[in-house]
Amino acid sequence: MKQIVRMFLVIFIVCFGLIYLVNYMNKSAGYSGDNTLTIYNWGDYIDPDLITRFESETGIKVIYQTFDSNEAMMTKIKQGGTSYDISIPSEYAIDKMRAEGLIQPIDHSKLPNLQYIDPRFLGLSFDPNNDYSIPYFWGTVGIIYNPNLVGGITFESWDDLWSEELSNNVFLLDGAREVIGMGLNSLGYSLNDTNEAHLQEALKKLSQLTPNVKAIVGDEIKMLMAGEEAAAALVWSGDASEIMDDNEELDYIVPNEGSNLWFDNIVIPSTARNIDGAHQFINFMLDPEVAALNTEYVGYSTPNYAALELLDEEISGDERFYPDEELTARLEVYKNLGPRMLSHYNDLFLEFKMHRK
Ligand code: SPD
Repeated sequence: MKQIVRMFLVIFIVCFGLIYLVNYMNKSAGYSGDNTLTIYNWGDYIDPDLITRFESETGIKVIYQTFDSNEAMMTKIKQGGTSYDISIPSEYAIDKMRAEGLIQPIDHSKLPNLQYIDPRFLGLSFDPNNDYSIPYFWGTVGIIYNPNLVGGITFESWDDLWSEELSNNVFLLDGAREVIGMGLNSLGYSLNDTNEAHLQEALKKLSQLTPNVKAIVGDEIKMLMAGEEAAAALVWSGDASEIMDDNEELDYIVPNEGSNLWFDNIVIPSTARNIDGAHQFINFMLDPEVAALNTEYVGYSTPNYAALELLDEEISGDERFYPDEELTARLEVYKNLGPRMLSHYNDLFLEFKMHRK
């Protein structure tokens, strides 16, 4: 009898251990049952109330993680440790991820709210039929500055950031394409340039900016600029809009030489487990009321024309963040330059960062 009890005890402990192990493995892979949705998004890039609302409307539990660059996001998705159901890369990264089989086709028949996207943001070269990606936010790269702290500089050109008056008074956003792109643009080259001599020239020019660079920062750039910790910064337009909400003294410009026009779109990674939930989430975010709330919260420019109509004219009519045709003509979209050149851009950026130390 004792032996039977002991045998049952051993079986019980083994079964319990196995259940615990499977649960643990599922959790660390971002999966804890059919009713979860694992989202991988940029930091500060969604109104958290909308996640709660999505959960209560659908009964789907959201697991939410953030990244701070396309490069970090792609590396993590490629490693495959976590099964993400949703991510939000930028255009050149979408092209790269599609080429590498990291994202899967999206079923438009499950997205009735796709009708609210302005056709200008559909069918772009990085995903001509939007088979793999659905517009989320878009914007430009430019300079935010505090007129009270810049010693009379009226910002028009990238070169203004190199002014002696700005010694140790400039923040840069932590992005390889943005910083190298600024170096290239300031010399009159394309921000998709792959000519090695031009890239080295850009790196040299950037090294001359070093005395002015106070720090290279992530999302905290918003708090720092609103708190007047520097006179000027290289930023994404949506961050500028948020900073200017907090501190009305500041202004944002896109330099005359040109800059970047970018698009962040929602994708479904190939490793997704909750494909139906992913479509429900995309359709939810496309709802005009939801997209308007998200735009108000995040501060970035929405591609959803029906959401735009719900927003205050102060937001939708602001040409700094919804640029007219004349400005748009001076902007360039990042291309997927191929794995070797993209990693060369990253190396150049690292070299620039090292030079600062
Ligand atoms: N804090 C949210 C940042 C999102 C910025 N995406 C812009 C990418 C441009 N390549």
